[in-house]
Amino acid sequence: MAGGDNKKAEKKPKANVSGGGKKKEVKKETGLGLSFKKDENFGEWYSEVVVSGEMIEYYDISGCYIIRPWAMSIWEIMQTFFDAEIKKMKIKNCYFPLFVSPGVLEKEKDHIEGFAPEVAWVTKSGQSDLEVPIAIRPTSETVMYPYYSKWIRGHRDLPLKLNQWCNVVRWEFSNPTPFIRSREFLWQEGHTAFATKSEADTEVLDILELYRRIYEEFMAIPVIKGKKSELEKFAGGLYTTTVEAFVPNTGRGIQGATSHCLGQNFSNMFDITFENEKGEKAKAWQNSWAYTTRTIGVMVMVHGDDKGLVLPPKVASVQVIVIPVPYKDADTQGIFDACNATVETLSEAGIRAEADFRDNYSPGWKYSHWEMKGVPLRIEIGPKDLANNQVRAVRRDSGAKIDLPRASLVEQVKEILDKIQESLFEVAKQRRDACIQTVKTWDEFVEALGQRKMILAPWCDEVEVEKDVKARTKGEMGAAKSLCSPMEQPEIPEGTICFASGKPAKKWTYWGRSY
Ligand code: 87F
Repeated sequence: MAGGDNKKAEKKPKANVSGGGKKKEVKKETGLGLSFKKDENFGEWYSEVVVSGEMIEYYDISGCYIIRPWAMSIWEIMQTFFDAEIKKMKIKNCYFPLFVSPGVLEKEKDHIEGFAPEVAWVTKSGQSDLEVPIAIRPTSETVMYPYYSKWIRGHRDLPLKLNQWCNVVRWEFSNPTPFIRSREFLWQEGHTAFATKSEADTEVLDILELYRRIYEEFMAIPVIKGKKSELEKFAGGLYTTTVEAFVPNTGRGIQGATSHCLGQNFSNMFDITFENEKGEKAKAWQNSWAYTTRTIGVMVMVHGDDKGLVLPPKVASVQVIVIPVPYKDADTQGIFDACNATVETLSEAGIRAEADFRDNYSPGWKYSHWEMKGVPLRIEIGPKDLANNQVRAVRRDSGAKIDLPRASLVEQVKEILDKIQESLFEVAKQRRDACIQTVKTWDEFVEALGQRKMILAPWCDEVEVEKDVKARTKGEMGAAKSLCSPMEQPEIPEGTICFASGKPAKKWTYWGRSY
């Protein structure tokens, strides 16, 4: 495969290394614990937490990562939700090949142009050069649309609504980060074609709402729904809508998922036409939309803490971990039985519960281990609990300890898990909101940017002005750009001017540094 190697050495977590960030003393008793603190050295903390939390293993090709079962199960839970929702919308799953012939890739040349350096190519089989090199899909427009052209003939062939769950490869050169920016990643990509623009417009927003729900209801991460600027939209499309998240620790916005209306650009290029009811030839209106495994990375960044991952109950493959706490002379078998019974009761009620009976680890070690992995609720059962017919529950998010009578276990655990889910969202929202700053002038903008804010400013909506903002904010930390113009627009009082150009403002727009 061509594409060259990345120039920067990749940051890999090293166990308990000093240098770089300040080292935290590792818990002596357990040998667990992170060497970096989230607020002191965020980058190293993140690399360490995804590995120690058993989500990721680094691989010997830069920018490629092994997604371990602990992370894959989160992906699968979101996949189950999203897949069921799009099926309700009559969108069907399919699978197109991984490989793209150079011919069709060329067809999309104008839009591919900026992306070309990221396309990876297969040039050999065994020792022999391929007669024609074959590209690996970075996205599937050029793979799919020739067949849309073939399959769409009359208006009865529309709408055509397909989705595929697959991997894509983009040979990125800037700082690879697990989940956030990797050279191969998983996503779903939806590609739909309609007879009318209004059907396409409606679907763009219906999908965007599903993306909002993935972030807010599953990942417990607040997002802003909005529209991308002309500079930031997918160049091949008509307009791009997005859900934007924010990482307070780095003061950076992050594009959560995008839903594009492609207009008729691709139907022009690929001749996706149909005979309408009047017997006239018409071009299809198209959309495309995707969310990726990046969602998992944003979740780790937003909720994780100095003890490790913090998983929202709705996406945790283990929601409750039950840990026996035997004592020298205590009724060990009785404790084990109570643990088994607890797992069974919870499982029967649809709660994802497991017990950790390993006898080569102490209860204290297990506490740290499952905290590192972010399990939302821990249940400890010791002699005293057994005697009182209760269990002790400990929340991962707050550390709060609650004694629960075994008689009402299911109802109470359900309630606590709901509260954790809710509280993670509320805390994340408060933190995010504290980082939002409304500004009116350039000076206020520069000051807020220095404070790593997500900035809401009145803007004239001109491409040249956005380019100018980028140029004027260029620096070590990276330039500021527009994140999105929120769908919910605050009022713009008569006479409001653009923060950057002084021209009349057309819309409120979020700005900031971003991933
Ligand atoms: C990298 C290499 C080649 C992004 C690329 O967002 C091509 C591309 O077309 C490329 N990186 N894009 C834009 C993808 C647009 C669109 N595709 C379908 C989506 C949603 C899913």
